[in-house]
Amino acid sequence: MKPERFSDFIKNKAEQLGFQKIGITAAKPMPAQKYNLETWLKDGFHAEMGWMEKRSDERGDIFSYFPDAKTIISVGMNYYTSVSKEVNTSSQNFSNYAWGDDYHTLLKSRLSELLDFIKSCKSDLKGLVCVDTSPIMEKAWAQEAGIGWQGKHTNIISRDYGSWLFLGEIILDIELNYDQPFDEDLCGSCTACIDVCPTKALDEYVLDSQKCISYLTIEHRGPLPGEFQDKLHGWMYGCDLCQEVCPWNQKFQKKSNEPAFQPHWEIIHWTEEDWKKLDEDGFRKLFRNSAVKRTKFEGLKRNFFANNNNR
Ligand code: B12
Ligand code: SF4
Ligand code: SF4
Repeated sequence: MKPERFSDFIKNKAEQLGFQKIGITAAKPMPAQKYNLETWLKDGFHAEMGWMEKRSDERGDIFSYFPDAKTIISVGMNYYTSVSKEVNTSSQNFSNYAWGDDYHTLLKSRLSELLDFIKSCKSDLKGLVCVDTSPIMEKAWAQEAGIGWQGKHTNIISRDYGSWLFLGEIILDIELNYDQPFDEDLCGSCTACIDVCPTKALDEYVLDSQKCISYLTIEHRGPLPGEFQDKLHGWMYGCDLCQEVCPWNQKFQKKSNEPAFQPHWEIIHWTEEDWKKLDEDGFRKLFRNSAVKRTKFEGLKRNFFANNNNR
């Protein structure tokens, strides 16, 4: 099959599998992004995410990770499940990405199905599915594949869904037909995300994880550092402030119909008392299929108490 026809086939199948955005790009060295990653790490902006440092050679160079890589298929799935303030009465804020089931499981299974489909057309190829945890720069590849641009809050923004997109990839050892990279920066003179960030974690296009509530509530282990001990600004898991104020989201966000992403009742309704009463067994049951389990029971309780005067 000709590469153009094969690429169209793959895109059609990806759409059927529920991906709203699909782009295809050639695997290549990305020296500017590699340099930015190394500078970010040197500045300590990864905080205590040692895993970012450990596999930085692979993250900065796709061929270190997958030597035979020729093509990256990049996909985006809309996860915005807007719920009005009247409906969302929870005393604690969870970021929208964690309201439903764990996106890693869903995206990985859909991408595996896509890879199986690709292999059914060409059985001797090698392919690898990536979602979040693989040591590759997903946002940089999404931009190369034409999905959107990296905004000043550092997330990928698409013209038609804003930034509420999960990203995933399939790396292949065959060539396909390639899309144009998204070369424009549509942030213009806007600085809404930088201005709203309560901890001043953002400089233009650069995020310091040490100050980011998302990092502190999800990734940080042990007691919160000094000033954040009672200052998580109401966020119990993740933070959406810089995305909520983005004019591209306000104008183009669309409600996702994906059943797995719809909010769990407890996350949008529980009171302070309910959260206070949650024990380890309850945590395990409530977040069995959720990304929230990443912060572990101790982490969630720590975040709750930081938001409630450590009482
Ligand atoms: C580490 C990580 C985090 C860290 C650090 C975030 C960060 N910005 O790096 C923490 C824990 C804070 C985090 C938080 C969140 N994350 Co996160 N995270 C990742 C992960 C695993 C790696 C990102 C990475 O490579 N960082 C390294 C730095 C160097 O990369 P960068 O910030 O993109 O840096 C670029 C720019 O700074 C730029 N740059 C540097 N200097 C300059 C100067 C100029 C002038 C310009 C133009 C550019 C520029 O170049 C760099 C390289 O391209 C990815 C998954 C993956 N494998 O890629 C998910 C990922 C980025 N996260 C994701 C999400 C959803 C989130 C949250 C929204 C979750 C939440 N609601 O709490 C927040 C968003 C916070 C924010 N404002 O970014 C999604 C983003 C989807 C999207 N649409 O972009 C990803 C892609 C996961 C996924 N598969 O969907 N995350
Ligand atoms: S996620 Fe929250 S804390 Fe982190 S950069 Fe955005 S607004 Fe700031
Ligand atoms: S809020 Fe403004 S500056 Fe920030 S990402 Fe959105 S458009 Fe860009």
